[in-house]
Amino acid sequence: MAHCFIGLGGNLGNVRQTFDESLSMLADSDVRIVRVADPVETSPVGSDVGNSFLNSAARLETSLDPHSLLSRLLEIETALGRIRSGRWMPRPLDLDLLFYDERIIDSPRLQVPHPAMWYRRFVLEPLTSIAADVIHPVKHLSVVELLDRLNERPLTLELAGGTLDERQQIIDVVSAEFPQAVVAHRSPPAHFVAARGPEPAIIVCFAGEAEAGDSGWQATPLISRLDASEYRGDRLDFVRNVLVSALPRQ
Ligand code: A4P
Ligand code: MG
Repeated sequence: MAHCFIGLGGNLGNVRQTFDESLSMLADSDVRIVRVADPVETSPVGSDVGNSFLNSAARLETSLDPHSLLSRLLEIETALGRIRSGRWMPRPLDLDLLFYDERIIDSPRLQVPHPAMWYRRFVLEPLTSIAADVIHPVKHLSVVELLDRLNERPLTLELAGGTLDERQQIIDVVSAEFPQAVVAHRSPPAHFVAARGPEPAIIVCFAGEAEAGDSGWQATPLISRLDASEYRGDRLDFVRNVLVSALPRQ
């Protein structure tokens, strides 16, 4: 049996009831629900995603392989009224696979651990209540340690890759919007690394693996690295969503 954690989220209808129904549907001969976190109210991340959410987490034991478990989660979301009308729209239910044992999976249909979980307060807060000591197999920190990093003030975020002008525009806008955060360029170049202070909580890398030098994500510490090189949308929105994810409710 594999030990797994899922995240539950929703902001349409009676979300608590939908969470309960989803877990009843999930529990069968292949899946045992071991523990469920009390739902917490969280700030919506994403401009079109609607009102505040309830988020929870559950611990499972399963004989299903990761892809079969994902299929079950997606079927249950649909059965409970989820309509996929676009990215990040209001939804009665979102079920994400957070951890599957210590497995690291990077396929087009499934990434585990969920790539955004480590900087999302709406995932880490409920998860901490049932899995504080579980180790993230990529970041090599426990769930509570990941949450603690987001509680340091100021929250520090650096931008790597893209042009200097583009980064500066993003920094100007988000610095005004998020006074609890210090947002800066990822600089100076690699040979000055020794002179840097403590590493920031999050480094958003717009430069990909192939890009050499200090802007490529390989040059950034694993714990803080957020690979945004595949992201094709508005980079300002991306950084704004990362900060809303990481900071507490206003
Ligand atoms: N997929 C890949 N890996 C996974 C995984 N580990 N778990 C694929 C689940 N799905 C995974 O997901 C799109 C596809 O992701 C799936 O078909 C699967 O093959 P989706 O659920 O259809 O779409 P989505 O949820 O709109 O997109 P996405 O990018 O998964 O969004 P998130 O990360 O789920 O975030 N604000 C608050 N406060 N609370 C929330 O719960 N949730 C979101 C959605 C935005 N803002 C929120 C919350
Ligand atoms: Mg999802």
